[in-house]
Amino acid sequence: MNLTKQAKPVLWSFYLSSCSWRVRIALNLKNIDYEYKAVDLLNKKGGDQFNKEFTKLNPKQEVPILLIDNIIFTQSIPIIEYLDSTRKTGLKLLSDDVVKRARSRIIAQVINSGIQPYQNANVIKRINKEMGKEKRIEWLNFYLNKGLTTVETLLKDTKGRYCVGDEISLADLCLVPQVFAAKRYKIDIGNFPLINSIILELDNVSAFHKALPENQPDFLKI
Ligand SMILES: N[C@@H](CCC(=O)N[C@@H](CS)C(=O)NCC(=O)O)C(=O)O
Repeated sequence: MNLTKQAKPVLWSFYLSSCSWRVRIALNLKNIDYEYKAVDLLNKKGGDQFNKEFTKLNPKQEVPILLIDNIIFTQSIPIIEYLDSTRKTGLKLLSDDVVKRARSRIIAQVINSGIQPYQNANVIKRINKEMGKEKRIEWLNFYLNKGLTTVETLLKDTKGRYCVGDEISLADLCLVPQVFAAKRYKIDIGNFPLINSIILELDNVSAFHKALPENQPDFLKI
């Protein structure tokens, strides 16, 4: 791919991918227009992420990838941090207040490294194959409940209108897609009242709405 010819940033995304979704929200909140490149993670051949061309862009064979400023970035959290530090448009996603910034990153990391990896497509495929469907349900219940309980506990000290005080931050960008995934796996979000109330608040924000799976070009009925 010729990196110098890209007029707009390009996002490689899958409508259901929670990590791509985080970046979609960030791009919307920063008012950055971008080109959407769909990567079907679940196609019959095993997934577009394993294609040769895609693997050259991301050797870890995952979305999202963002091409911006002629640079290929992977990993949703560093992508969001790059956008926030280089683009002054739209909302600031990480506070200048060091405590708030650290708190937002803590919640983001609990989700990014403590929940999402356990529900990732390749992990679930393997659990299905090696342990069967019953074990998969038990596995997902355990890790999702453990992770969301951690977030709910952290929120007791950090929550305002959103995850950290009254400003939308990185933590909120991670929370919304994670809660959607948990609901798909039949986790009762009613057990997490603080999380639930933040989700209701964020439902009213158009940048979040635009990033929903059903509003993406590759959306298929789930
Ligand atoms: N830590 C990475 C995780 C990326 C990731 O796991 N992406 C998932 C979708 S949310 C994926 O592409 N999975 C492909 C697979 O499991 O084969 C990030 O935040 O970007």
